[in-house]
Amino acid sequence: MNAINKMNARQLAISSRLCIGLDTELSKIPQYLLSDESPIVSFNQQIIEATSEFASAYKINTAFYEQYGVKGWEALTQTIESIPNDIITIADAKRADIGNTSSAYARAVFDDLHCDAITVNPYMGYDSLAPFLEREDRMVIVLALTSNPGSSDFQRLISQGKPIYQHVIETVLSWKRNASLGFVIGATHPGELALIRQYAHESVLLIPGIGAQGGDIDAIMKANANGPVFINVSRGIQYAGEGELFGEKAYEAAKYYKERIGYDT
Ligand code: OMP
Repeated sequence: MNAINKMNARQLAISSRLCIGLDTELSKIPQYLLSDESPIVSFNQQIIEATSEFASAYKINTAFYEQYGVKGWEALTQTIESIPNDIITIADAKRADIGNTSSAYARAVFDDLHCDAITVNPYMGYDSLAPFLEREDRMVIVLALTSNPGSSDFQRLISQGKPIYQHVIETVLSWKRNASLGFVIGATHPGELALIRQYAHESVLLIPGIGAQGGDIDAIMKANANGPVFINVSRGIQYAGEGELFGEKAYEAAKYYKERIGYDT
């Protein structure tokens, strides 16, 4: 099944648009797990077990694993293997480079890690994204308007009467491609989201920035106008509780966010 069909099937089956981020850091996981062989894997497996009934996707930001070197990459691999097959896996790697380098990135994420989707950076243009876009069974999620304050530095600059992020969305949509496409739009920009939905109503949007970054779910869901979305929450679920209750607290937080986000067909 290709990634877009898998997304639709999963979201319909559990009436959820929630994407749960697995941005795991040793300094934030309960102390008693630190003596396990791989504390990150133990923590992630319990988070997955506690929250999977609400998860349409898990987004794994590779930076949190890369910081621990070989052990971190092993933990990343084992975490992805622990995610049930019917749930979308997004490698949040924000990749892209000259063509042959992007091909290597695409093989790493799609053929070695077996993720359904990847986040990519459009700054280097078509040839840098082509190796990802060629993969017909996967989803490529392009950074458009990010949640951070620095999104104003370049993404909102006006060129030929439109913000750069609008050029990114319209141009990427016009490219010949096999993969399913998505765009990252930060939850901190509900006003722009409403405008984006006027010219990209069918596009999948990955919306991070709820919870720790202060994005407002109600404003975002209203602006989204019922388009296809993954609404991501990472720290707000993973670190909802401390000590031995972390799984229960993550369950409650995931349930809460799933319900707040809602699901209308
Ligand atoms: P929390 O703020 O803890 O929910 O985490 C947000 C996650 O989404 C992190 O993995 C970020 O790297 C990622 N993210 C953003 O926060 N803002 C963006 O604009 C884009 C992303 C992303 O591509 O996922």
